[in-house]
Amino acid sequence: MSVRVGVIGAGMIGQDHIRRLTDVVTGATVTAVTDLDAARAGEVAARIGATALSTGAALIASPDVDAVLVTSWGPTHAEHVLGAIAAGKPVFCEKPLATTAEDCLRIVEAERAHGRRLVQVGFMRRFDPGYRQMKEVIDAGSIGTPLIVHCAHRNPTVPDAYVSAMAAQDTAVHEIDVLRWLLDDEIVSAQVITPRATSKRFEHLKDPQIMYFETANGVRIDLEVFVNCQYGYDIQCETVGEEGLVRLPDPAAVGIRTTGRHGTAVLQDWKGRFADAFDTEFREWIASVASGGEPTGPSSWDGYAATVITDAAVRSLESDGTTVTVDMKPRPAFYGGTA
Ligand code: NAD
Ligand code: ISE
Repeated sequence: MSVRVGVIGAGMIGQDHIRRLTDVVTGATVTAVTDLDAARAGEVAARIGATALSTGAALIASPDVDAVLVTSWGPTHAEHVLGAIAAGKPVFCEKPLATTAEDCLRIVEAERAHGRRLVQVGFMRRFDPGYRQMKEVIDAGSIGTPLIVHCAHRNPTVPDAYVSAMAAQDTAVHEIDVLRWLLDDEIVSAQVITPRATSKRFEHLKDPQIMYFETANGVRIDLEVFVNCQYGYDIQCETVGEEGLVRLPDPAAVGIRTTGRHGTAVLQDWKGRFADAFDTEFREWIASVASGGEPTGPSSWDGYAATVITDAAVRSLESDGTTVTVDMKPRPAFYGGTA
């Protein structure tokens, strides 16, 4: 039987996930859509034969919805995720789980009170084939104990609405999640410094930024976030261990030779770079819902951890690069694992 999914927020990524659930992933049907923009909800719902509903609460309560997908704006996520937990329905929430640590903890507490995991957070990099290969190498001990991680996260440009804190909250948050998972280690401090700013940015934005993180086991991570790099969408990650290193592969691309040049095209956005990761993320989520089991992807605890670590990074940015200790609660046994 097909899992009937209701979607809250039919904007850019909401429509992309609806396409994915409709055309790519088997075993799912989008049955209901809601958006603050009722006309948009109506249009998107009509395209796929779903029902347009007027609010997130109505969608969560609908008997035609088995599982909820939250792709609305970040500050609205907590309300919808808490609503889905109260209704006992599995919920996939795009990042961030919530925009404040307090709201993330309310979700964690509601889920624990429910007694089993219902929430998965949309940190799709854990499903990327390259990161998965890196994790296999690290877990197998092939490079020895990890010591240092070098990363870069570059976007070609960002819109005027992108402000300096978003380098951590919106962009670096993906590295923060994937590195906790990759290293199976917790991030305990953050420092953000700003080199000379590119002239190719809106005046209000500090870009690029260099972020340093330290883990509980003493691994040092450096991350360049450069969101107006002009040339493309470029994600780099290299983990150096006691006995070798492992590097994230660039996605496979044809080699092009033209007059005096040999190269490959550079991808231009995260949609293309992580297309496979998004597809696998939704295949695995739908499989977990269909089986009646708990989701295996990033948990609400991971959503909380990412928010408190990004808070520390933003505090560092706002205090001229002071190193800030991450103020994280102890991890409940309910979520298993260490990071
Ligand atoms: P968007 O502005 O294109 O779409 C959001 C939609 O949600 C809009 O149509 C808006 O009207 C609607 N909306 C807002 N509040 C609502 C509410 N309470 N109820 C119903 N509808 C509501 O934004 P987007 O780029 O699609 O981003 C949505 C979310 O996805 C954000 O949290 C963003 O951080 C996340 N995102 C994740 C990735 C990723 O790489 N995983 C990439 C882009 C965006
Ligand atoms: C965007 O919101 C994302 O989530 C992308 O994955 C990231 O690369 C980009 O910097 C963010 O703005």
